[in-house]
Amino acid sequence: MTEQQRFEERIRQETAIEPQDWMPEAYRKTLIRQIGQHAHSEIVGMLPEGNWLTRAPSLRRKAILLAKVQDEAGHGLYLYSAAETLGCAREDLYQKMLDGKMKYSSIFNYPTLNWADIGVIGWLVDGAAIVNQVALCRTSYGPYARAMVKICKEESFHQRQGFEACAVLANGSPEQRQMLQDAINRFWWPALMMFGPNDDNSPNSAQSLAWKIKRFGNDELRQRFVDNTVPQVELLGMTVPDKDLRLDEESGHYLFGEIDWQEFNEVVAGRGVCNEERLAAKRKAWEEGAWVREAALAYAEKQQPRNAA
Ligand code: FAQ
Repeated sequence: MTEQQRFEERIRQETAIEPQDWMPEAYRKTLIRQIGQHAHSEIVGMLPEGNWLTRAPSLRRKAILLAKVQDEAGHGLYLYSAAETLGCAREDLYQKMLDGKMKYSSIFNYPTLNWADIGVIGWLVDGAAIVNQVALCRTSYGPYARAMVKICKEESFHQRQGFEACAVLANGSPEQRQMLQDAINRFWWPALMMFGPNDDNSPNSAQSLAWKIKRFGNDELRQRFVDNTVPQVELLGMTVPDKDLRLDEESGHYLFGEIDWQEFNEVVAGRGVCNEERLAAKRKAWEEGAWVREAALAYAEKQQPRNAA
């Protein structure tokens, strides 16, 4: 059996591919791209919520938000570690993100304008992330699949705290209810865009599905998210900003309107409302953190002879 055949056999039998195993170069490249972009999303994704850390309405909300943002940093680090098992350097991936040469999720290029946005991010954005990531717990590359298991547990806590924060607003004053509806109106469509282009416009899907990197197409996961979430919006007494949305009794699925693909393409191309601001914030943090990295390296070098002794 050739290495290629052995690889294909493992994919067929759903035996995880591990770092030491032979794999086609294109499989390795696809994984570095997806895991790297996923890691960048977690790291850039700290910014919209970080914006509200000093303005959370109570100490309880501040403690929860701080823990959530810190979890996202942890997810980013797991994912960079998983990417490194494929033979790339995280500094290199990170630099590509800072240079705008590697993507991160479009959702983090939208501003967080009011406190309800923070509840809605937990509920809808983490909710969408979970639908995508639960599927990735069975992805064919072992280190990625294992990272997803722990990440999903934390994301499901994030989603619940977001829904709870929204439920408080939904049961609050008319102004609070309006603030929540406004946040839903602004985040609904960007949340649907997180699942990527339609399947027939998704250049990577066919090969990624064949390699079982992706377990479902973009459209199927997006549909799952809509089906899960519309009843939750109704439970809160809110509405979905989609005049075409309706339950199809026959299939049991919600039919929904067309995504504004022009907006999606603009944001992915770097021309969303906050793209520049997000990258500028990450570049500033990277430059201002240089002394920490240098100090950590100097400390590690000093320890080396001691550890060797
Ligand atoms: N934004 O051929 P496809 C989180 C790109 S969750 C930007 O369909 P693929 C948690 C795509 O990369 C968010 N770019 O690509 C959190 C490709 O470009 P490329 C992160 C997008 O890879 C919550 C091109 O379009 N989750 O962070 C987007 O097969 C709250 C063509 O698309 C993940 O990354 C988009 N929305 O499928 C953190 C999950 N959609 O690379 C903080 C893992 C597509 O060829 C706070 N990733 N593109 O130049 C995936 O499952 C897949 O990569 C997809 C895209 C489904 C995102």
